[in-house]
Amino acid sequence: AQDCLVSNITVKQDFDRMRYQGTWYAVAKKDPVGLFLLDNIVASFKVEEDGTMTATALGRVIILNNWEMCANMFGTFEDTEDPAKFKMKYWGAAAYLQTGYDDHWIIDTDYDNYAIHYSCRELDVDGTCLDGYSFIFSRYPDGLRPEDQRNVTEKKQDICFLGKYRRVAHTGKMVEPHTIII
Ligand code: AZE
Repeated sequence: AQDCLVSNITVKQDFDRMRYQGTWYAVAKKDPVGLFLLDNIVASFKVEEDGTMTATALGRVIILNNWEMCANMFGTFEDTEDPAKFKMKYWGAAAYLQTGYDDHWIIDTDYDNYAIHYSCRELDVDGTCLDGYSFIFSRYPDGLRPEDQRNVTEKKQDICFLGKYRRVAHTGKMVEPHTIII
């Protein structure tokens, strides 16, 4: 959206949740205010038998007293009238992790290589996003294919987050998605 109004942001047309299933590696992220996933962020999406989308996410976090850990998170998605716009209820395997209820929009994806996620947590009075976060996902931990980079940059601009992303490192020291650490 040229004007940065959240209501003018366009999302993936005819989003297909079946094709979106499986593992996605976060290769870049725009942080929200407050605590957030740091690196080694891997999300895994699934469509349940009743058609609802669910996800797990792993990532390194540092919680209050400098305690570093692997956050094991779960999310369930509520449908809206737009197939690419969801409300995500999320929580951690451990009680001291974060819980929340966020927008979860799929701005663009080709299902096989890249995906651009967007979540605005707080609207400003002028309709722009005051506090939000976004992930650039790749099917490969090493990053995006060169041929997808131009489109991804364009989409970062469309959601008015261009220049606000940080690369997400994958050091390979973390465990596979779906492993539940208690
Ligand atoms: C997301 C997509 C897959 C499911 C989930 C996601 C978001 C997770 C968080 C987790 C924050 C944890 C913190 C812990 C201290 C978008 C990657 C659940 C926002 C801050």
